[in-house]
Amino acid sequence: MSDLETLTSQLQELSTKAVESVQAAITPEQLEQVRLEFLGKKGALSKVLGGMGKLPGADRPKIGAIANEIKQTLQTQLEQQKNALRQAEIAKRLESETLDVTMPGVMRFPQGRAHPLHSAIDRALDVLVGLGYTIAQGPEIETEYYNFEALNTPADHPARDMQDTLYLTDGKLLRTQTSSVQIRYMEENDPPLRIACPGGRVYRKDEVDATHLPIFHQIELLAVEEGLTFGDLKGTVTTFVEQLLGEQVEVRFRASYFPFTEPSAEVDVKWKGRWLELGGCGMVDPNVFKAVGYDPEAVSGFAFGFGADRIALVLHQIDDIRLMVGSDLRFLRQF
Ligand code: FA5
Repeated sequence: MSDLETLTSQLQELSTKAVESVQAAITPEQLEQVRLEFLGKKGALSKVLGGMGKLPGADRPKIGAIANEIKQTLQTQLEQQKNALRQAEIAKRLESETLDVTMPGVMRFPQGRAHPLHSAIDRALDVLVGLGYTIAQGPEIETEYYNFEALNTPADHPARDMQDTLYLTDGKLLRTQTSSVQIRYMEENDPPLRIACPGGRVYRKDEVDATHLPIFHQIELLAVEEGLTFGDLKGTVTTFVEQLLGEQVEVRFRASYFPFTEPSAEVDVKWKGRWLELGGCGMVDPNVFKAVGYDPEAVSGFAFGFGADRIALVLHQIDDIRLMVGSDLRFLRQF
């Protein structure tokens, strides 16, 4: 075999081995090893080419050309294998780090739920909104004017004794009823109107028992337009109670007294065999209309204010209002 043939076959053998080694490499480090082994300064290719000195001058370019081709092919294959390894690595990472956002969450904390008072208020408001009432709000810290005077209850009025009031400084007080919202809303808006003040806190120096708390919640209704009658009031209150508590619940109206309504009534529902007072209602007193600048000859109106906590008692069949503020989880988890 001539030197040219020997070198050529050595180069071909080297080429075959190199291609196999590239394909067997499965990490970037192994690929670098292969590169050094075949193409490095002291690598296999250099060694083979070291034998070129023995060749006659005319054969050297032939071997040079074969060596170049092998070098280029090997470099291309190294590059391709490097890219393939990189892609495989990315695909592997994507797979292992994939987050399936549609999987159900891990319940580390128990789910919350609505307090029975708030679910009762929500249900009451659903009914009222269905009857055409819009929501109005007012502050819990009130002035004597909005809580009493504008509601036809001046300082020397005996009715002030009906609600034991918690006074603050500067003539302010903690509102004893949501009726104050009536005045605030009418001052700012013209009739016709139908508003509901939802579940606002009210405060009284009341003795605590199974149906009384010192801080409780009222929902207030007010409707004003031309020609409203006590019949409209009775129909509205009855419909509201039936829709909220069910048609089987008995409702009764008892003649009563409030300084801001005339005539006035108390609304009771039959519950656990006895009558439970839900709220007070009546036709808006002309003096209240005068206080807000309405003409009592042109419009009439009715109002209804009831205890939201008491509604919750009936809705959820709870027999002691104190449970509502006890924060006893064994009680609350039942709803
Ligand atoms: C009033 O507060 C009037 N503002 C209601 C009203 C509005 C009359 C509009 C006319 C027109 P009364 O003091 O009766 O009324 O209270 C209304 C309701 O609040 C009671 O029927 C009861 O359901 C609830 N309530 C009163 N005091 C307490 C209390 N200490 N704890 C829990 N609920 C109470």
